[in-house]
Amino acid sequence: MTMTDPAQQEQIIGKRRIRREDPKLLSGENRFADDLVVPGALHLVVVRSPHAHARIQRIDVNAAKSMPGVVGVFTGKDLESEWAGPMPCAWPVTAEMKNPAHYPLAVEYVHYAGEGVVAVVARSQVEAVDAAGAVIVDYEELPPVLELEEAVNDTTLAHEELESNTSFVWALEPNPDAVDAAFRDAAVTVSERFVQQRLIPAAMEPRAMVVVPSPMGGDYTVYSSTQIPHVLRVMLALTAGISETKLRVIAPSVGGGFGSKLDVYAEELLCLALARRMRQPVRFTEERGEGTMATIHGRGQVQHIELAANADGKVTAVRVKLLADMGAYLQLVTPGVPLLGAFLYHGVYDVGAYSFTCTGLFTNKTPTDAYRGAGRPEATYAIERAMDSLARRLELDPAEIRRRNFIAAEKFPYQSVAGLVFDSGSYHANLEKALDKAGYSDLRREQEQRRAAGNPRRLGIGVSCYVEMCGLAPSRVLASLNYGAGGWEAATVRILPTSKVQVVTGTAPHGQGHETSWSMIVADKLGISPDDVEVLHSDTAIAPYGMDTYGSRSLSVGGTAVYLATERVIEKAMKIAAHQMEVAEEDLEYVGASFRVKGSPEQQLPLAAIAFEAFTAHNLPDGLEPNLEASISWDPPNFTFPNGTHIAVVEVDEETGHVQLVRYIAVDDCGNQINPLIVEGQVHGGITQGVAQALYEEALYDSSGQLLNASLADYLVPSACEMPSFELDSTVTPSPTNPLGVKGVGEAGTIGSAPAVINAVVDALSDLGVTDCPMPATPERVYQLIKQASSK
Ligand code: MCN
Repeated sequence: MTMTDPAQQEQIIGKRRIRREDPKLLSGENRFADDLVVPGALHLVVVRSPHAHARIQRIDVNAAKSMPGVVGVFTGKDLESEWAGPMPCAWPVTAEMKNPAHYPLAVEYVHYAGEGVVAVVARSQVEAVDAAGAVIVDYEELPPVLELEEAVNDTTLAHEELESNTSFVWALEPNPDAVDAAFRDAAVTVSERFVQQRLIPAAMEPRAMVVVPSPMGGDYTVYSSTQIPHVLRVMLALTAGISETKLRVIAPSVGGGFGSKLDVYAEELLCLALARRMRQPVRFTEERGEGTMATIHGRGQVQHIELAANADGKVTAVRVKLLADMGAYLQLVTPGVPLLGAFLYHGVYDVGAYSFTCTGLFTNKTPTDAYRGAGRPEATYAIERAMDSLARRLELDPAEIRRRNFIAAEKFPYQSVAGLVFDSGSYHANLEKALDKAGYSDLRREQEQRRAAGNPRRLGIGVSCYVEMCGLAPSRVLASLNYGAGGWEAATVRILPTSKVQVVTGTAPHGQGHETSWSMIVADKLGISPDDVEVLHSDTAIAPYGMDTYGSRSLSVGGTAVYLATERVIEKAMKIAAHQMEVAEEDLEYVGASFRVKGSPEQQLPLAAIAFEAFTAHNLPDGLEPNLEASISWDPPNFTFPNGTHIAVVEVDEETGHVQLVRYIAVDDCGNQINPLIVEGQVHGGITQGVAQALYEEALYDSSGQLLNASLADYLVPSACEMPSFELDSTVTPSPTNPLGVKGVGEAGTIGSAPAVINAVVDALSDLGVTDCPMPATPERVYQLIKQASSK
């Protein structure tokens, strides 16, 4: 342990510290699931439905079975006895929430192109792929339901056994009479329809897994590229009917997830069931093209948002009607996506009346689920686009309309009309800082000059302000939403005899730098070097309890658990130090990794000595257990509410419709920052994903339900080359909901950015009369908008 001189104890929290995770990633030392060498592992390849909706008439696996290297070929029927229940969803199936039976392989019907039909297991990947090609499946094609506005009419059904395409209707209408009154009395109203196109997550590492039975039998180690090793273990146990004690789930290095690995996938269940059946390891790695159909999609909503406002632009009511695409089945948290947004459609604004209704609909497309930001980017997009529409109606500047409506800083903690208590924030300060950084008035001047000069490179400035709910979630709140799990997080901190520190966390990082951040929290508290702190995670044998990583919860819930466990260890060490020094605990203070007598700093015992004493246990106070270790499970009292203002500056080429993002300014408030370098990295990634939705990405289907851009050659994922250098800043309003004063940041960039960019595109064309631009703002789409507007 590197001891710090008490007088010079350096604060570690808040410092820009390079991620300890990176050298291994950069040098290729990390091991991802597909890198794991497992002798004798069999390879699973899944034969998938080519149709969006069809009845399976006949499956002939005879030819495939006799192919070289093939060990087994299984249909859905062959594997029926393997399942103790259907594929998991965190919401129970009720009369109010329908979920058609969903098993790892389809049995009678297929409901989306890409659904698994036959599992082929062979000694090598090549042999499995060849044999999969020899499987014959005859289908009777059925009409697919693809569009939400068609699905809601139930003229065609996505699932033959359901009477309707509606999975659930969910309403949050705290004051319906007030909403009606506000619209009746409004000086001005705005009514908009926005489409949240489907997005295909594109983590660097595709999904990969290998299940290894123990040589003794009965126990299985599941290596999976997952964000949720703990939840996965529970769900695998329940679905495959295996005792949880017989399952060890390890997420090795995970090359990104963005929500797409927050799920329990058919292939994870298949590998487990087949390893059990064949008593051999079984592995699966998805191909990129396969993954575009077999891994969940994000977004997929049609939003109707209405604002009522008085003549000054003060919004008096927000009314939202949402159609949300579940895809063919409810996956682990599919219904939770629109529900998360439900509380946030009034955004950062103090509105009196609020109404939200969502219809969750089945279609014959890949299931949707949580994709980075889940529900909150959609809500922010709708309100921030609608606020710009209101500004245009009233001929107000977009910044000014926001100023007039913000929740004022002195109102925090703020009781929102949707039922949440926002913890802290200073929305005005965010906006002013961002405007200042952008040089907003100069930009507006330049815009005017370009317009006056008829410059075909039109300038657009887009403002977007957001608030999100993170730290998902207090367990009691989850219970009230009928969600089948808690929202706590677990941590253990132990100081080993040689005084090195081991931290065990229930979070499961997949690119967020938890090892660096958690080591900083502990080192700061203990007054030691972060290099002396090791962080263990993502292995249920080492960290048996955990709720994993999603919803920007890890720091505010998991980091807090780590912090509190460290505090507890210090409390225990204090007892030992007091006993050794023969003084009362109250007379001791802990400074710079030493316990010292208050007022007599020369009388001190270093933590290292106490750690060794706790190990030998030669002279402990009566009744005190040996060893310095503490475990905590912490349930947060509230969400945290990160917020910010983002400004996008675009140039729209009038002659080609091409949109160039020329500047991007973001001011984010994630409370106290543990590591500003990591915070910036998270914001960079998030902004890029939001810009991607605004300008590039969209899952395109043809009328028969075929995904048309099922490869990275056709599905445009932007890289750093398409992005300007981001101009970042922050405000800090510490969250009172946790002792670190932190809020989440992992999704912030995604939430603020798409509306900022589209507001900028529309702003560039507003003098032509353009009021909307659907996402993504492709050159063709923008060119058509310009052409239509110019011909009016
Ligand atoms: N942090 C900080 N100070 C703050 C807030 C956060 O120093 N005030 C640091 C944390 O210590 C942590 C990181 O920022 O190292 C992110 O913390 P947090 O905001 O708690 O978010 P999570 O770790 O829970 O990550 C969740 C979020 C989600 S939901 C997805 S999806 C996501 C993401 O973050 N997927 C990612 N970031 C990703 N980043 C990468 N590289 N890859 C992914 O797949």
